[in-house]
Amino acid sequence: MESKTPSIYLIYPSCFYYPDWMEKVEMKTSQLLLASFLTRYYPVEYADFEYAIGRPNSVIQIKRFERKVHDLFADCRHKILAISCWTSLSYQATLTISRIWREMYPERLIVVGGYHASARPDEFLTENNLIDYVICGEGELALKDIAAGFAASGRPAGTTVIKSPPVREDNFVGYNWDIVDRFMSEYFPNGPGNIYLYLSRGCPFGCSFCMEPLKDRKWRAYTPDSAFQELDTAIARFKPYGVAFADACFGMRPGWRKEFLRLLAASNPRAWIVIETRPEYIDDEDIELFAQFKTEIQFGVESCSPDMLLLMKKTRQPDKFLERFRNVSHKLSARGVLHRANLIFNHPGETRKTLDETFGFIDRELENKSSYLMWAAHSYMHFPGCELDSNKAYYEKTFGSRFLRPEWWKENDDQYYASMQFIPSADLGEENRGLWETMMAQRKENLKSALAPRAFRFAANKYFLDWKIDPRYEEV
Ligand code: B12
Ligand code: SF4
Repeated sequence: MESKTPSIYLIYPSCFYYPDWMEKVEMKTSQLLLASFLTRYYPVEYADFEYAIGRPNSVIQIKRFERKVHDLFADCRHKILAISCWTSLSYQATLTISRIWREMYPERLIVVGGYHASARPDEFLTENNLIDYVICGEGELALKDIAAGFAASGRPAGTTVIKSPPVREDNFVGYNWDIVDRFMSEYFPNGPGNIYLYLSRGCPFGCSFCMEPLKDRKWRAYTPDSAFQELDTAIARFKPYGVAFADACFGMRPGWRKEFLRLLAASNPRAWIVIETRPEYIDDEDIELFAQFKTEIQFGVESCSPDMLLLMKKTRQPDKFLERFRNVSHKLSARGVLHRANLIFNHPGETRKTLDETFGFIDRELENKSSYLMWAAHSYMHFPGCELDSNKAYYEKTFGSRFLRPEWWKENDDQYYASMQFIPSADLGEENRGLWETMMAQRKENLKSALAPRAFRFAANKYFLDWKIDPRYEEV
């Protein structure tokens, strides 16, 4: 049966050629937030095809995926298919699903949005106008207007790319958990491992490898009180093991942060709370509050080489940034607060000298015993939409960087692996690009021995499962 108002079918399309061993994101918060807004105006159904169908990574599996999409679309009452091409990993799945919908429902609408759509809107322009609208940026307001327009005048003549205005604080809506209630009870009957929550939007920084600057950079947040209510409701309703704040820039305003953290500490949440933030945004009072509940603080440190931090546009004052991180980390350790430094190695411009600088900094920190600092390192993954992507020629010319699979999201090959096929500099060519991993492995023993027993056990349980056979695991 077809509904009279243009109801919206919002889909997370899954990813093709993404390895099985990569964990699925349990519940996709951006899509839920978008649906929570739209549901105030139109009927909205949300489906996650990664769970409902799976993640195909061969031609045969893709055929099966197509058949299942076809089945799920049969007798569909919705007039608007809204696909979230949130990361580039979903590019192929987005096109495949659009083709199926178009064949089945030539008169109905297809709208695509998300980070990949914002980064490369042109990649959704096909000869036969498969997709009706490509939305760049935050989707709420544009999608609401499109739905109103469709009710009045049907499909547009050609594909239209729209830059959607950002949602202002006074237009923020809360999470409508009813939208995912069935999904959660079907896939996580005993509660999810993790729920990610956005309490704010926007980030004033402009890191070279990050797409966030493409969206509105103005920091906007729920009030501290409603942010806390959102958290409290999610914990009470789904009983997750952990809640992570996935904001681009958590707690940027000190007044907001303190008010929110005070409420959080006073509530003594039953779930672990994971907060990713910058060292500049943590002060002594925050540290005292963190010490009152089960939490892990994550810092996007990215590199400990001042030159790399400048190149990454992480900060204009790299020495100050690193010193601040060191200071905050020592204070967190003194209060027994677990924290993690995230590092990106092999960013364009990385050389043996910059690796030495980073490991020099790490080595100094590893001399501290009873530390609560864990190091998490990853190779640079090239995703479109960031400064690095638009300035590839600069990095190639200046450092001899080589982007070996510049459009890997269009390839039928392991996309996780392909996104890392990259030469950072002439100095770290083919033979040396694995050097950072060797340097990290050489420090394995020190990475362990620097940690306090509780931090060791936590790290072994969450990040380094092979540490569990170490006798220190039982020391707590
Ligand atoms: C939180 C986050 C995560 C969380 C996700 C939590 C969750 N449950 O959803 C975690 C940690 C799990 C994660 C994982 C990954 N992430 Co991530 N993540 C982010 C982050 C920080 C979100 C920023 C934010 O504040 N969003 C707030 C919400 C409100 O905005 P939004 O997400 O943009 O959603 C809006 C629009 O996109 C749009 N929209 C979305 N869908 C649709 C659909 C339609 C139809 C329309 C019209 C609009 C629309 O409207 C939404 C509401 O306004 C971003 C950016 C960053 N600073 O790093 C990266 C980011 C999105 N991640 C990225 C990547 C690469 C990944 C990983 C691949 C990393 C990895 N190595 O594995 C995985 C992929 C996971 C997967 N399979 O999808 C990239 C994507 C780049 C790209 N071009 O694809 C980003 C942009 C970081 C970067 N490198 O720049 N991530
Ligand atoms: S990496 Fe973090 S701090 Fe840098 S621009 Fe992206 S969201 Fe902002």
